[in-house]
Amino acid sequence: MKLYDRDHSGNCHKVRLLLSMLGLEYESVPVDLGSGENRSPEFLSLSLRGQVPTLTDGDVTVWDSQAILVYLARRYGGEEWLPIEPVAMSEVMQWMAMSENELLFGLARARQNKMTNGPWPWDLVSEYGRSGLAVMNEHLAERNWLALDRPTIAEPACYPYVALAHEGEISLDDYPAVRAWLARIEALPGYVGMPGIGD
Ligand SMILES: N[C@@H](CCC(=O)N[C@@H](CS)C(=O)NCC(=O)O)C(=O)O
Repeated sequence: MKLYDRDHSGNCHKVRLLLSMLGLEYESVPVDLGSGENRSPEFLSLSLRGQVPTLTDGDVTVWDSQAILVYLARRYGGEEWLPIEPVAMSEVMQWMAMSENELLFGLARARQNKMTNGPWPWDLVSEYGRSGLAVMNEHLAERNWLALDRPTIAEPACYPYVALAHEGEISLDDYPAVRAWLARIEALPGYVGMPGIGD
């Protein structure tokens, strides 16, 4: 397997986390977004959007972190990480939706704003990110994991941009249940860190 990758990308880290937790070997292929390598015809033939993460596994190519998590979970993780029973699956998918909305358009954009003077108004995106953290905190006050009674792909999907919130100058002090959940993920077998988390 090859993961077209960028070490500072939380989206790529979602995939690195699950690959590692599943004990899967892969080659990380760095893509230089700064020089526009992701817009080359060669890369666009793999990823229609010209984005990392993108995964190849033999003849299969998958782009988008969520799609890759679904692919890996179902191909290599059996029922454990993404069950297909309708109620259980929808429970996982609602947290996948959180990761692509409040966490990506809120927390990740606040981080991009602070790290690169990015285009998003910090007040607006940080407030959106905090609304997601508040929901997670209330939910996790009563349970250990986002969905079901065990780690699922909702964990690697939601973990990186929450653990990187401080880089967007968003404090987790008001969200103790979220901090405890981060620590539980960091104690899972196969957990790996990334630049900005635990360094
Ligand atoms: N929703 C996508 C977002 C992917 C994404 O935004 N990737 C960024 C790096 S974190 C990228 O490749 N940006 C380059 C571009 O959009 O041109 C996912 O989850 O995979």
